[in-house]
Amino acid sequence: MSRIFSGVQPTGNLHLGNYLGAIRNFVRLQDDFECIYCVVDLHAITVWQEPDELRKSIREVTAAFIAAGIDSKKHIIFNQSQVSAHAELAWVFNCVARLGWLNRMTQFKEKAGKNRENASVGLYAYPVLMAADILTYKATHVPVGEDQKQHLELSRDIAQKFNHDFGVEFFPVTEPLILGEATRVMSLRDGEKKMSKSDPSEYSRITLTDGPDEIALKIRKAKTDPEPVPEAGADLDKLREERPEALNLLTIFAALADTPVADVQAEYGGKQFSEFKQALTDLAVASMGPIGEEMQKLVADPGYIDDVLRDGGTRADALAQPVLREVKEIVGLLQP
Ligand code: AQP
Repeated sequence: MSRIFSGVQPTGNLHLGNYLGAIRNFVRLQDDFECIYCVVDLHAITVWQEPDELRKSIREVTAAFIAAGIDSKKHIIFNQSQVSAHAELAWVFNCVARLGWLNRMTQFKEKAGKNRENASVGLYAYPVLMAADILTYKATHVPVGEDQKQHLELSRDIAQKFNHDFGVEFFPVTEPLILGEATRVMSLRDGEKKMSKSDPSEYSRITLTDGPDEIALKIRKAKTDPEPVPEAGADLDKLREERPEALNLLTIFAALADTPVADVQAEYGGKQFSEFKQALTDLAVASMGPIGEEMQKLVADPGYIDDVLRDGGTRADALAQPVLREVKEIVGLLQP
């Protein structure tokens, strides 16, 4: 059976983009794949995290996975730092990946910003650890949002170079799964910026734990323009350039309703945004509300969450260890 691996960073403020671009797809793939879903805490510490907040966020992402509908008995949910193979394989891959490859990574450039000299080495090596996450389990498919496409291409390059350097057919070349209408949900305040956990404006994102009033307020305040909702047949590329905020709200609606953007335009095109925003609020509250409520219940029982992670970690480790042993054998590292 083909195997899925994907992860979410426990960096707080889980949002609609994380849900539509990743977590909802994780849930949908579990009937057809063997799935391993990871709370990537080692990735989170590539930028500063308050230890108590980090512990809380690890449990919160776990709760989001479960509340969204991932079956932790049938599949694996765990946090990355419980399985040491990720860090060990990452070191081997640090010696396979080339500096030139990492220098091209746009996410590092965006996150390091002007203060590049002060960024952690971990932030720079982030995509190498991501390759190790995936290949530790020889995963064949990785569901992600569009922002992770470049990192996945790097994982493929690392797998291919490892196989080539050592003359083996060991690691699979992983396929990205970028699914659904909302592969890149944009900020509610600026249609040219990705919705993101670290945006300083609370109004830029709808989080999974927002209640109905907060969702309504954020959608009401979402930036639009004076024009009505774009009509059916409008050129989407042109809209992306000229009316990015309008297109973003249409895309979010389409994704939540599981329908093509064109159908949403057919229904709401030409109407005022105030009417459309009310319909979007109702839809968002109906789809996200139950997940947020379930998450709150789950985080109130940290013992249960920790059991899920411990059980998942043990099962993940059992899959990872034989792969790591083989890697060491291939590379020529002596082991007991
Ligand atoms: N805006 C988005 N639209 C669609 N998918 C998104 N993802 C993130 N943002 C969007 C997808 O969510 C998964 C988990 O992301 P992550 O937590 O590992 O890291 P990230 O991409 O760095 O998330 P953020 O929210 O943007 O955090 P910050 O602000 O820290 O950079 C991934 O599959 C990602 O594609």
